[in-house]
Formats: sequence, C-alpha cells, structure tokens
Amino acid sequence: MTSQLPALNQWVEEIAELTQPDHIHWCDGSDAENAKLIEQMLADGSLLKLNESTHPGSYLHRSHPDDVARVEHLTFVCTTERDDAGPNNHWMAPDEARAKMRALFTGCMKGRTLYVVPYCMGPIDSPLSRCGVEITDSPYVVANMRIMTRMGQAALARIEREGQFVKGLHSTGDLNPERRFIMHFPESLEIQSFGSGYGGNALLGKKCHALRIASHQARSEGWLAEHMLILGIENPQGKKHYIAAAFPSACGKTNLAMLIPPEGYVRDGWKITTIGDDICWMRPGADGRLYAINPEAGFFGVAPGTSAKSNPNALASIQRNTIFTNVAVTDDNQPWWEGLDKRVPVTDWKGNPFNAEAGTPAAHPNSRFTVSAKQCPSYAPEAEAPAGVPISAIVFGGRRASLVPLVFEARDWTHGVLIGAAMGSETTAAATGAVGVMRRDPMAMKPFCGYNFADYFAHWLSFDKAGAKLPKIFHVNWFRKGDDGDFLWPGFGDNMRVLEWMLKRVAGSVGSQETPIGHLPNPADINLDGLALNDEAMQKLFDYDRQGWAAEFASIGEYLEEYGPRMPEALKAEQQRICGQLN
Ligand code: GTP
Ligand code: SPV
Ligand code: MN
Repeated sequence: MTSQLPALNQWVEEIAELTQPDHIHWCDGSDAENAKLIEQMLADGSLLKLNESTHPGSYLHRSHPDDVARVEHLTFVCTTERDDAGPNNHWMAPDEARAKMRALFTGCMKGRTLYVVPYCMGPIDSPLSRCGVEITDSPYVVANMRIMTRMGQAALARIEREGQFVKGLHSTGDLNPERRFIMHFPESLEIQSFGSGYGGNALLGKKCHALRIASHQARSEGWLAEHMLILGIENPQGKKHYIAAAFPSACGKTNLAMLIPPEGYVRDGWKITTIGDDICWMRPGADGRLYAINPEAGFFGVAPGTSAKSNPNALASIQRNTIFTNVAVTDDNQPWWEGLDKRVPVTDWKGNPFNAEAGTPAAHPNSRFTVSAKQCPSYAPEAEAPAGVPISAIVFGGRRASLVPLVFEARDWTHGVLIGAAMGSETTAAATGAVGVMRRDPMAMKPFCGYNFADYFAHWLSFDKAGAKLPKIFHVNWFRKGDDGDFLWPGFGDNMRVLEWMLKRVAGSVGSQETPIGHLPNPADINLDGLALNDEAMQKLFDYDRQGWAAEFASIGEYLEEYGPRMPEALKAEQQRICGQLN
C-alpha cells in the first residue's frame, strides 16, 4: 500500500532507504491489524497475556529496565537560532542533530518491519485537530498509538486531503541509553526519536507532537497547546462548565479529570465528566471565549496509586482492552501496583520473583496503563465535538510540601500568567533523574514547550485583548504536608470542594481575602462538611506566609531574569509589584 500523497510516499521511501527494513506495513488501524500485531508480540515475548477472565483483552509489556521514563537530558529542540529554543530547552543545531540521527538510523531496521502510522490528534472532523505520520519499527508503539490517537485509514484520508502532516521517525534501536535522542525540528514539523520504546519518548503523537511541535505551531497560529486535563462540571441546576488544569507529570491530572465527587455532592446532583487527562489544545472562538479539545483518544496513565478509592473511574476503565507497562503481577496473573489493594504480587515489574522484604516497589513507580478514553465511565460525549468546549477556568498547580496554600485566584490575566510562569513542583518518576526535587515547571510545560519560555509567556499574555472573554485563573496545591510529613488535604474526590469554590468565584457569588499573592478563599466559602481538618491543616491550607512568599517571589524574580531581555516587561513588572507588597 501507499498513499495518494506523493510527499508522504516519497518520505516513506526515503526512510526505508535509510533504515533498511525487511518489510513495510502501512497501518489502517483495523481490529484485524491490531490482532495480528498482538499475536506477533505474544509470540516474541514483548507482550504477556494477563488473566483473561478478570482482565479480558489485556496485556503486560515489560520495557528494558533502563527505559522506563522520559529522558529530558536527551530531549532537544533544534531551531535554527539557539535563542528560539530558550534556556528551558536543550538545543542542538539542526544540521548537527540531523547528521547525528542519520548515523543512528542508518540500517537500524534491518530484520524489522517499518510501520507507517498515520494519526490525527483530535476529533477527525475538528478544525482544531492536526495530523501526523509516525514511522516506527516497534509494534508496541503501533498498538499504543492505536489507542492514544485516531490512527489509520480516517487519519490518512485527512492527511491526503490537507497535504500537511508532522513527520515523526522512531526506532527503538538497541535501547542503549548512550545512543538515545529525542530530537524536535519545530520549524519543519519533524521529530526524530531513537533508542527508547517508552511512552513520552516513543509515542510521537503525544509529548513530541501534541506539545513540543504543536506549541511552536500554536504560537504562530494564535492558539495554545498545553499540558492540561479538561473536565466538565455540572451543577445541580444542570449548568455545565469546563475547567482546564495544568499540573506537572504525575501530579494529579488523570485523577482530577476523572474525579468522583463526595457523597453529598453526588446526592445533590453534581457531576464531573472527563474530556481529557493530559493535553489540551485551545483557541479563541468567535464569542471571545477559549475553546478546547483533547487531542488524544486514550489515557497513558500512572498506575501506582490508582485504586477503587482514589480513582474508581480509572480503575473501571482498565478492566479490559488495556496495555499495562511495567506493573507487577499476582499469582493468578492479574496486573498489580502499589496502592491498588492489599494483595501481594508474585512477580515484580522486571519479571523477577517479588520479595516483599527487599523494600523496593513491585511495580515501577512510573508504570502505566494505556486505554481508550471511550472505556472511561466519566468520558464526556463532548470530547468528540469538533468545536471543542468553552473553558471557564484555568488551574495551575504543583506538588509543594510547604508554603503554597490549597487554592488562590489570580487578580487578572497578567497575574494569572505570572502564577503559571512561577509554578514550582517536586520532580516525580515520570522523568529519569532525582525524585522530590523542587524545580520551576512553568505551566507544567518545562519538559514540553517547543520554544523559548520568554516568548511563550508573551504569547500567553497576548490573549488578553479587546473582545476576549478569558477564563479565570487559579492555583492549587493538593500536596501540602504537615509537620508529621503527611498530606494535610485529603485530595482526590475531595478536590471537588475546591472546584465548587472556583465556580462560585466564576459566578461572582462569593468574596475572597485579597492578599499580595492573589485572592485566598474565606474558609467559610469552601464546603468542608465531613472533613476533620485540624488547626494545623486549616492554617497551612488557607493562610499565606508573608515571609516565605517574599523569599519565593525573590526567587521567581531571579528565574525570570534567566531569560534576559526576551522576558516580557509586563510579567517582570507584575513580579516586582507583588515583591513590593510582600516586603
Ligand atoms: P502524567 O500522566 O505524568 O502527566 O501525570 P498526571 O498529572 O495525570 O498524574 P496522576 O493523576 O496520574 O497522579 C500521579 C500521582 O499523584 C498518583 O500516584 C496519584 O495517586 C497522586 N495524586 C493524584 N491526585 C492526588 C491528590 O489529590 N492528592 C494526593 N495526595 N495525591 C494525588
Ligand atoms: C508525562 O510524563 O507527563 C506523561 C507521560 O504524561 S509521557 O507520555 O511518557 O510523557
Ligand atoms: Mn503528562
């Protein structure tokens, strides 16, 4: 098979020439094709069948133990000008990067099949959607792309019609971390990824296309590509709002997107529905509001911590037709991870007998599930709407053990952009490297913005113009800890209480405490019924520590300075104004 687009056929031929595969397969996305790939992976051992009666149609993939997370130090944005990538990215000159990758890709598919994977990010018929083609030699990648994107025939038809697509080239190579690079060429809409089979490094539609390349493209086309969940929230009167929230990797997007409200709320008629759990593309509509789509079709979610108590919707989603990566296995061949339940697995994520005494987790902390969004009980039909959904509130948040209160609201758009730019969070297992280290992660985009953060903040600021009806901006922290080291806020379903307060603020029905860092809630305006928060919790969740924030704002000022004169004056002025109020 080939396509009706000469440019695509020519590119596939060129890559085949370079990589020397034994076979070329154009993916149509059909069930039969998927069944064949699965059969082949079962035969070669790259997939293991899980318990068919408890988890029908589900499989386990164990990755190479050195290939379990994104590799930020090996991820590059290759723009002509170094400054266009910015201090927030690793940069390599495009020619140098291309030469390096050409050497790695030469002959790398000998003995393998080259898969051509046409995909569409977003509903097939949405004007906000964008297409790409990933060439890969990994059947695991193909199976995952089929779940995570609209992959196959319909995407190819759109690509043929439009004539434009992002070119992604991927090979697992020999999985040697010394020969691993994730290169982005945003100016020519190209991605080249070598030496990893892990999600964010290998499923090129996700972080590489839908965030790094798309953010670059969005800047010139007047829209935003963000690391955000999108949820729908319906009040007892039947009025529906949509909220988008940016939290860094493994900081609660999937959980918030699938939230089940506390009992009293459900009884009263509140409902949360899920549009997306990781990526949000939004642009202003004719009415001045921001309209958002989820460019993905599935969830590549963190397994550890997912339980019937913390996230029943996720757990229900992954009972069938799910690919698990790097989880543990029970004696009756069911997938298992820390936080799921009290059972003790027999096999760890590497396939070794599990030794509970050793003190190391059975599932990898970044073990994941891949599942179609359609299997999620809370999945909203509007997620398929070509026009997207109008956003009423944007939420930023990080994992902050100290200082940052439960919730506060920006005074206006500029202040909100500063709150996003100033985001800090403790690192997690989603990327290789140390865990629990506080770093700046503006808008949860530190690893994903395909251009200079200074220009990115300027782009965000530019949405505040005549006729715009922009969402309110909030900041949350579910992860504040007490002196005993435990979380002070129950989190998960109880986060509904904070969402309700946000809607009251959107409606203008409650006041707030005006502070230099923004509007803090009057605790009486947040429904805390049934929660037994002690004095320490009340104080740390709802007060702000002036001295601590003065130090934080000084550090935010230093951070903004790292970007030099490109940093928008309006943002620096806002930071300085707040500094002045705090000191
Ligand atoms: P990526 O897929 O990496 O972008 O992550 P994500 O932001 O979707 O994170 P996810 O919702 O999967 O949560 C990651 C971890 O945070 C899990 O172990 C959750 O159990 C935990 N978590 C999520 N929400 C909360 C919360 O409200 N409170 C607490 N304490 N932990 C939470
Ligand atoms: C993240 O790390 O933010 C993820 C997982 O959502 S990955 O797709 O691997 O980037
Ligand atoms: Mn993510």
